[in-house]
Amino acid sequence: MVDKIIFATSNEHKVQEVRKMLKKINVKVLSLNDVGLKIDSKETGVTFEENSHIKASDISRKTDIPVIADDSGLCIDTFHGFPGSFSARFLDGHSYIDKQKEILNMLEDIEIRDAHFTCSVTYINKKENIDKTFTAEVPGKIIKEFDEAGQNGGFGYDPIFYSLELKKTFGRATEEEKNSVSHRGRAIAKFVQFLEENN
Ligand code: ITT
Repeated sequence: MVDKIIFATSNEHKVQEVRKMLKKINVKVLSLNDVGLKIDSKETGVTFEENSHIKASDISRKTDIPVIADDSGLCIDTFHGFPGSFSARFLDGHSYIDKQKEILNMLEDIEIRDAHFTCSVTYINKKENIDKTFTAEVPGKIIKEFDEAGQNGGFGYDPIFYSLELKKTFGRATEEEKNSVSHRGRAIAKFVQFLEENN
C-alpha cells in the first residue's frame, strides 16, 4: 500500500489542498521542500496532460518515492480556452489581483462568460511501473466585477471564478467546498479510486 507520495510542485496552495484530500485515505503528501528536491521543469507541452507528465517524470528520475504532479489552469470559452496552460505565466511578474483585473477588463461588455478550470494529475510509481494521468474539469463563469471580499479564499483566479455547483466563487468558498467540486478535487478523486483498486 502506498502511504506517502511526493507532490512535484512549487505551488504551496496545491500542496495544501491535496494534502487534505489524501489525508482521508492515510496517504502522506510530501512537498519538494520536505525531501530537499527542486523543480525546474520546462513546461514545453501543449496540453495539461503533457505538462503534468513532464513535471512528475522530472522529479521521479531523482527518487524512488512515488510522485504526483499537477498541471492546471483557467480556460475561458470566449478566448478559446485562454489562458489555459499559460494561466501561471499570464502577465508574468504581476500579482494575482492584477491578473484577475486584466481578465475582467478583457471580458468587459462580453455577455458569454463561461469558463472552466482543468487539472491533470500524473502519478508515477517507479517500483510498481505505474505511470498514469487523470484529468478533470469544473464548470463555471467569470464574474463581472472585481470582488474584494473573495480575495481571502483559495488562490490564483479563484476570486473571479463562480462555480455553477457551489453557486458562489471559489474565493468565497471554504477549502472543503472548493475541493468537493474543483478540477483538482475531481482529478485527485480519480487518482484515489485508482489507488484503491490497485493497492
Ligand atoms: P507548478 O507548475 O510548480 O505545479 P504553478 O502554479 O506554476 O506550479 P501550473 O503551471 O499548473 O502551476 O499553473 C497553474 C496556474 O493556473 C496557477 O498558478 C493558477 O494561476 C491557475 N490555477 C490552477 N488551479 C487553480 C485553482 O484551483 N484556483 C485558482 N487558480 C488556479
